[in-house]
Amino acid sequence: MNILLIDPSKSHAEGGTEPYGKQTPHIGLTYLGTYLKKLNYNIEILDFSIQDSIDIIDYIKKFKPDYVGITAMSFQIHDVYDLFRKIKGYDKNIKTVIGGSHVTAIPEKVMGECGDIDYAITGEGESIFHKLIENGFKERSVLHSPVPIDLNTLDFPDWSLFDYSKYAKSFSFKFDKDLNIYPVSTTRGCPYKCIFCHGDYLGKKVRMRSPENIVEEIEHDIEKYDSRFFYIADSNVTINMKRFISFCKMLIEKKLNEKISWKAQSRINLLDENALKMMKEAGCETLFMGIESGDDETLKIIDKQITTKMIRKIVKAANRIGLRVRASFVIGLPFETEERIMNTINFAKELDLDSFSFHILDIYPKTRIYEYVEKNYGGLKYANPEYRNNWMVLNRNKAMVEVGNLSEERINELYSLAMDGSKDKKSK
Ligand code: B12
Ligand code: SF4
Repeated sequence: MNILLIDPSKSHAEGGTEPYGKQTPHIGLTYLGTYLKKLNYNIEILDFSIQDSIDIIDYIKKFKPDYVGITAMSFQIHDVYDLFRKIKGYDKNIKTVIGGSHVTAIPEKVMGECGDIDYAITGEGESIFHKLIENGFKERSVLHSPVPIDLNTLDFPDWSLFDYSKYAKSFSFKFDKDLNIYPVSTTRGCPYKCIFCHGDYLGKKVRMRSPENIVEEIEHDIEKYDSRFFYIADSNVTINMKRFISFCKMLIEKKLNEKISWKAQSRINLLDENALKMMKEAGCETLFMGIESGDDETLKIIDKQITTKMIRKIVKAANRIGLRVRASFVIGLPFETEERIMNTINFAKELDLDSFSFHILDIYPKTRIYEYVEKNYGGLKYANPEYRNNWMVLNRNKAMVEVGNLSEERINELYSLAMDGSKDKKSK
């Protein structure tokens, strides 16, 4: 049986608005492809970001898939509906399946909006997609895996499903050159509830891989793909400190820290000086953190559970230890005034960060901020009534909501001011 998986992210290259090309394949689709390939299905993965121009029908005529599964973040959903429409228009017997964060947030709405989708899979997809293919379901339906997957039982991502040479390289400061970067996903789920995020779409309970299993994957990638540069694609790599420290120790004991370099992200409240030291010693070169605001009141309002004092302490320690720090900030948050936004801009520029980026608040489905805008809480309102539930206006770094007396234009101006000087100060 032939199964085609598609990452549609052509118009929004990785990193949202960043000008560089896409650096890594989609980790979730890679897991799906790896899982099904192991079960002897014939898998191809089409990543629109790295194809020059591709006609989906020509592709389908050649590959003849029985199933087409497409992943979608919210801002891609209309491109994805178009793809399903074309596919069903060509051959209505091809079974169509959607998965990923957007459909997990609002499955019924998605099924209602696009009659060309046969099945919506919410949450993690490996076992339920397999069940669908094996048993079939007669009716169009929304499917959810009844049991969370034990991450230690999954095979390592099979990067041979991709032509990795087509992905953009990332500059490694340790090796002083551009290298392909390989994602490693070590957890699923997030217990936090930052108001703008739907970070728990794979569950609130964090499931973790063992340090042994992660290190084995890194060794496997070195051996099989000659990988040297890794990106730990978890929202919070230090969510369990004991596990994290033993992962670092294992890299050091096996001298993998000399062979590889890696980047990771975590939260200020899940870091301390010892973790930063271990991270550095274990080969991490860059730590990414969503700091979001430099205003203590705003940090409280967005439920970030951190303060500017905690941020300063961690950034200072990371600098002392020699870890590069990148941070991102958001403007247009509830109750924000020009003064609070300026506090954030000045704070970002004062902190000794290696680079930072700003984002204008976007309203994703199934987030607390979505409900806040509905109730005009914190002075939030859609800048244009047409922006409500309009996923096409996401991820453009243009204001979609106004706050208090800050107009759409003023927020966009403050964003330009904030981004000034945000580029990597120590990069080549
Ligand atoms: C790592 C990560 C990234 C990495 C991606 C790494 C990679 N190579 O894939 C990077 C840094 C590139 C990234 C960028 C962005 N991200 Co991001 N990211 C995450 C994060 C932290 C973890 C996702 C992850 O790796 N999960 C593990 C894998 C295994 O899960 P998965 O990919 O979802 O796939 C599983 C299921 O969803 C399902 N599935 C997925 N697709 C399909 C398809 C089919 C057919 C089926 C059956 C199943 C299925 O099965 C998979 C295997 O179980 C989540 C938040 C979180 N805590 O989970 C946000 C999150 C996914 N990101 C989000 C956003 C908004 C972005 C950005 C727009 C941010 C920005 N402003 O730039 C960009 C957009 C990038 C782009 N154009 O694609 C949102 C999406 C919200 C939404 N409703 O769309 C999330 C949920 C966070 C949030 N803010 O709410 N991100
Ligand atoms: S921003 Fe990060 S920590 Fe906060 S809810 Fe989202 S994924 Fe979790």
